[in-house]
Amino acid sequence: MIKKKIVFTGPPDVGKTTIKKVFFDHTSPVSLLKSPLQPSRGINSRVYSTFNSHLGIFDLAGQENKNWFSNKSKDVFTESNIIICVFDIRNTLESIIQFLMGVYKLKKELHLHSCEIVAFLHKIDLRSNPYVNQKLKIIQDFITIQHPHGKNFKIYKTSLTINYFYNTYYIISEILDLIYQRNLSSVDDQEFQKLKKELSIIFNLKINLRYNITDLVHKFNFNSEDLKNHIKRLEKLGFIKIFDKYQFFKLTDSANYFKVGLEKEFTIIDETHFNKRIELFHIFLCFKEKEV
Ligand SMILES: Nc1nc2c(ncn2[C@@H]2O[C@H](COP(=O)(O)OP(=O)(O)OP(=O)(O)O)[C@@H](O)[C@H]2O)c(=O)[nH]1
Ligand SMILES: [Mg+2]
Repeated sequence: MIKKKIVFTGPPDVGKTTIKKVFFDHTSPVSLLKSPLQPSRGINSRVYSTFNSHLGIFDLAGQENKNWFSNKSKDVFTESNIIICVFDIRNTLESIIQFLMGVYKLKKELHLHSCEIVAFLHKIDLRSNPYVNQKLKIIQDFITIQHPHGKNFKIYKTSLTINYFYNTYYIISEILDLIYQRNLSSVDDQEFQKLKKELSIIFNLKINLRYNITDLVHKFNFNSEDLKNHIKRLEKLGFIKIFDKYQFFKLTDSANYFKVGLEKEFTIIDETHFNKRIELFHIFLCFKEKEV
């Protein structure tokens, strides 16, 4: 069985647990932004399985960073495929760079040769675009140019708020695609057509309305078995919540946030790129939480 491992690390209160819960456990971004989680303690880990692999996702409590980077506990990073360092856009440049240098040092000490280090400059909704871009460029240049092992370093702009949600979702799927060496995102035409239909379902429905599945059979011209399968897949993506044994459903907040970005993107990129991006979301259909 192939094993993959992602570690989320970073200063306290930057959004690590929220990101993990929204994209991997389908918790509503609206509720997590409104009622924040308690600071994490220790390591929160979950294992997801795909058809031939296990993916472990580790979320480290920021308040215990001294511990994670000490000789006693740094083994938590062993065998990582990717270390995602999350920063709040309001963290100082010095603290961000210092943190990243610490992660590179650890990568060397633990001989994590094939582990990639990426950073999320998170909560970009809290600062202006020029501010964000300038900060990003300084960090990117510092690590890629000045750090002897930093040439593959990538830093992304992320946020869970409505205008950035879709793009952040896309960034996560791209990272997963990378660690699976593009094996999960290559989809055949049949699967692609399914994904397109599912997106069209989301496109054509409204948030906050309760839909009856039987009515939709007429609206979309699907047969009821097909429709049920599409609805199940959308539920798996966290885009639909089902009630009363598949009689009724509603779009989730995630679907609504996703839709806003997708609609915007559709107007600015060409169809080939758009299709490529749709394929990436297939990755999330490959995971299921492992029974333990
Ligand atoms: N404005 C804004 N706030 C966010 C965003 N993402 C998360 N937050 C908020 O950031 C705060 C911290 O989130 P957590 O996920 O608990 O942070 P953490 O990094 O896991 O913190 P520790 O567990 O202490 O290490 C919460 O109040 C979230 O609602 C975002 O994209 N924008
Ligand atoms: Mg946390």
